[in-house]
Amino acid sequence: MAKIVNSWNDWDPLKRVIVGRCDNSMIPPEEPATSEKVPVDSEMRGMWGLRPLATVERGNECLENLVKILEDRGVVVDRPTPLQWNQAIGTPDFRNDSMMTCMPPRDILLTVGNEIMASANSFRCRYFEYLAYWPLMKQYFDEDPDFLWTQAPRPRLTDASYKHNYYDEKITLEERLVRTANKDFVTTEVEPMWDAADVMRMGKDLFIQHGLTTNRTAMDWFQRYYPEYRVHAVNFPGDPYPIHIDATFVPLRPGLIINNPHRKLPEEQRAIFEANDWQIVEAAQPAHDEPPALCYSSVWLSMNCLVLDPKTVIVEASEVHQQEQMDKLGMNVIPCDLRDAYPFGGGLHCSTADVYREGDCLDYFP
Ligand code: DAV
Repeated sequence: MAKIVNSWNDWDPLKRVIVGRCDNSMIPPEEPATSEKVPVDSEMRGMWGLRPLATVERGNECLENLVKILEDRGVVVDRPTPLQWNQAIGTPDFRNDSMMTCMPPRDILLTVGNEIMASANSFRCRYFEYLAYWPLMKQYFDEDPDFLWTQAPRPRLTDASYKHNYYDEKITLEERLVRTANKDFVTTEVEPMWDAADVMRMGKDLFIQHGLTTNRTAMDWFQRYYPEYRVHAVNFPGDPYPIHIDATFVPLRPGLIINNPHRKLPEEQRAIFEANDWQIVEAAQPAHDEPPALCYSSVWLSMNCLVLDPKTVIVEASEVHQQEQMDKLGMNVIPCDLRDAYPFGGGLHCSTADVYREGDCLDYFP
């Protein structure tokens, strides 16, 4: 039997990866956690239903571009099994009129060494998304005797999990930034809630973004679950919609991180990197002024790249400034046309979840 699952960071040589699928994707109905993420002036406010078929087909085409690049380089690519996401769901604690999608996998699956853990997302519409990955998890379980198949404690997501009327319609950008600076987010602390894309893995250290999708109780839970690792809470005061670390603070190789210039890591949190001679470089400007239509994410998906090894990175094809910067930083850049997959939840890093990277668990911050 083979070793199938192993990944300790985002830069060691990638050998096997999951790439999402756009099939049956929904714009989910508004609910306590999601309304806070949709900007008031967004065309998506108050809208929900199946995403237009032509956009689904085009999104899938983009993901196929990525699959081809990966397979041509010998990376094994696995795909989830989409459900009919338009089904209404219910638990003893809540009902929701639909689910969302199985894009992007990075939000749902966290790989730490030989373990893949399904997350504890705060969006009710994402409560059953893990099911799309269960066939793959069973396959890894059958084929790899060391694979740990884990589900994080499931949040109840009752009304007590959210602050209600937290942002009224008239909140200004400045007021949002004050909330971010005060680490005052829409979720409460009644239970651990987290998206896997808020967790940056660096061997013995896990850097976890505290924001709209991950709370403090989750950090506490992580530290107890992984007592042999160091868990660091990080936050980025310049971000009015703090969600997921991978368009904000992105490692390219040991010693080098790009940081969104609008979402700088605060001075006191930089200390651990500086003390260990890591360089934090401001990311290049995005090539676009606006995200594509019906997209939740910001233009900063420009920096949401997929590192294939410490010298090679896949960057979105239209993000010329980011490509140029990566090139100057000594990376070989592979462009991939993926922008029309952004509306389904993210860029190159988001659209994937690690299964196997060569390498071991190292201590980068001794
Ligand atoms: O900048 O909107 C997107 C992150 C998606 N995983 C942003 C964050």
